[in-house]
This record gives sequence, C-alpha cells and structure tokens, in this order.
Amino acid sequence: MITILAGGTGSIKLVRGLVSQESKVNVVSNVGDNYWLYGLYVCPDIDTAIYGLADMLDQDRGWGVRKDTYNFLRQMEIFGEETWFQIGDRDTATHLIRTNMLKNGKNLGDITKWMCEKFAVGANIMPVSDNSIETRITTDKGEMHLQEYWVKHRGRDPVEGIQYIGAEKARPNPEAINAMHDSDMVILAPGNPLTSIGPMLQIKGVRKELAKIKKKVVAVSPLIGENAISGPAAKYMQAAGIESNAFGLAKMYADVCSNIVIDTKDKMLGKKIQGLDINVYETKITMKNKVAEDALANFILKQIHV
Ligand code: FO1
Repeated sequence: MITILAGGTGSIKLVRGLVSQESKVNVVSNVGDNYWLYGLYVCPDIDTAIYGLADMLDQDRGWGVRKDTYNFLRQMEIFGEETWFQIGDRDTATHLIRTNMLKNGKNLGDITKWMCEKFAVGANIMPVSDNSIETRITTDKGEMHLQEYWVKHRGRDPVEGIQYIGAEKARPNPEAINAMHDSDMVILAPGNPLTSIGPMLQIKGVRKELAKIKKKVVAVSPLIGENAISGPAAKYMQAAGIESNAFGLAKMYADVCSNIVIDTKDKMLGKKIQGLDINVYETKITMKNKVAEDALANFILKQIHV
C-alpha cells in the first residue's frame, strides 16, 4: 500500500501513474485551495483527484470536467454575479451535492468517500483534514484567497507573503494519518510546495507523523532548474525566501523526507542535497503523456527501496 499527498494539477499525473500500477493507493488531498462560491463549497484538489481517476478531467486545463457546459455560469452572469471562476454545469453538481451533505452534518472525509464510490474511483481519496484551512496570498494590493490571487487577478502582482489560515488549529484526518503510518511508501507529489503540499505540512499532526516515518517518505520535485514544470511554484518559493530549485525544495522538506526524486537535468544539485541527509534519485520528471506518467510511477515504485 502506498499513500501520496497530492494537490492540484501538478500532482494528478503521478497519482494516475501510481494507480495504474499499484492496487492499493491512498490519496491525501490538500484543502487549502477550497473556496466558497455562490454558497457552494468548491474543493479543487479533491475534485481534480476524483475527475482525474474517473477519466473525466479536462486534461488540457488540469481542472474541471472535460467537455463540460457553462449554462449555470452564464445565468449567474445575467444575474450580475462575478463569473471569473469557471465552474461548469457537471462540476457544479459536485459542489452542490457536497455543500448539501455538509449542511446535513456529514464531514468532508465521508462525503469524499461517497463521491469516490459514485464516480467508481478505486483509490482512497481523502482530505488531509475535515477542518477549514485557507491559503491566502499577500500582495501590495492587500491579502486575498489563493483563488482570487491566481484566477481572478491572474497571479499578476508580486507575492509578499503566504498564510495558511486555520492550519494551526486543524486536526489531521485520522484516516490520513493511519494511511501514512501503514503504507510501505509515502510520496509527496510534484505539486506546488507552498500552495499544494505546504498547507498539509502546516498541520502539526501531519508534519509530526511524516517526521516519524521520514525514511519511507519520497518527495518528487516539481521543478527543473529554477523553474516549475507548470504553475507558479517558483514565484511562491522566491516570495517565501526559498531558493527556487530542487535544493530549496529539499531544504523545505528535510525534516519530513529522506528521499527525493529530481530531474536528470538537475544532477549537479545531487551532492548538495545529499548533504541534507536525503537520498537523491534522478530520472525524467516531466509527465507529458500517459507513458511518461507510468514511467515516473514505475521508477518510484521499482527503483526506490525505502
Ligand atoms: N483555474 C483557473 O485558472 N481558472 C478557473 O476559472 C478555474 C476554475 C476552477 C473550477 C473548479 C476547480 O476545481 C478548479 C478550478 N481552477 C481554475 C483550478 C484552481 O484554481 C487551481 O488550479 C487549483 O486550486 C490548484 O490546486
């Protein structure tokens, strides 16, 4: 059994690769991106994992349902609402039913489990916590929710700081802690280290468990050289005063992992990373297609012995 801590569009490719090769996979999802919109609770990272594994994901964008329609959103526009966050009609059904179930007293973990059944997803997708954690970005224009910064304002302004509201007090999902504890290997997906993986590491119970089992924790870099393969990871790392390369990432994760997979192009960083007491594995980390997803998953499962 393996467990992967995942969030967002950078992670789902590896999740898919792992699921195609390993029968028991737990996916612990970030909740820091979750966003209330028109009274609906949107959980982008949980939904990306579900849609990705149900073969419904719009793979070009990396989020939302493939070939979704946008009639609901057009109607909201007519009502004079802001429509910068593109939720499609089928996607909206997911948010609506989730919100209703929350209102009826169900927790996010149980709702996610129920959804996995409905979408016939075999992997065990679970939120890292049932409590609310909100990733907020500070710019010179003030501080705002991550979705407002990244989608509404297109990530334009320089980032001055990142906060995880609620993370201090959040209780980890006991199922996620058990999954990590019982797994043969725990993977930190190649997601954004500050906004996808970072919020999960801010939960004390999660960090403590990972530190305890760090020998079997494998981080996968989302960076090649100084740049992220996709998304704003490099920008956020620089804003947080962290070197935006695989060494900076290794330093961030040094207390929670003993193994890191970096791109072969970053070979020269290997010695420096080993100096942090982290084993370094080099391979091609870009996943442009299914073959590359499977190849990276296979490398991790077969070449890394923890
Ligand atoms: N990302 C965008 O860039 N524009 C959107 O309009 C948008 C809508 C959206 C709707 C549902 C959903 O689950 C995700 C959505 N995303 C959108 C992606 C999201 O902003 C982030 O990429 C993730 O939060 C990163 O983990």
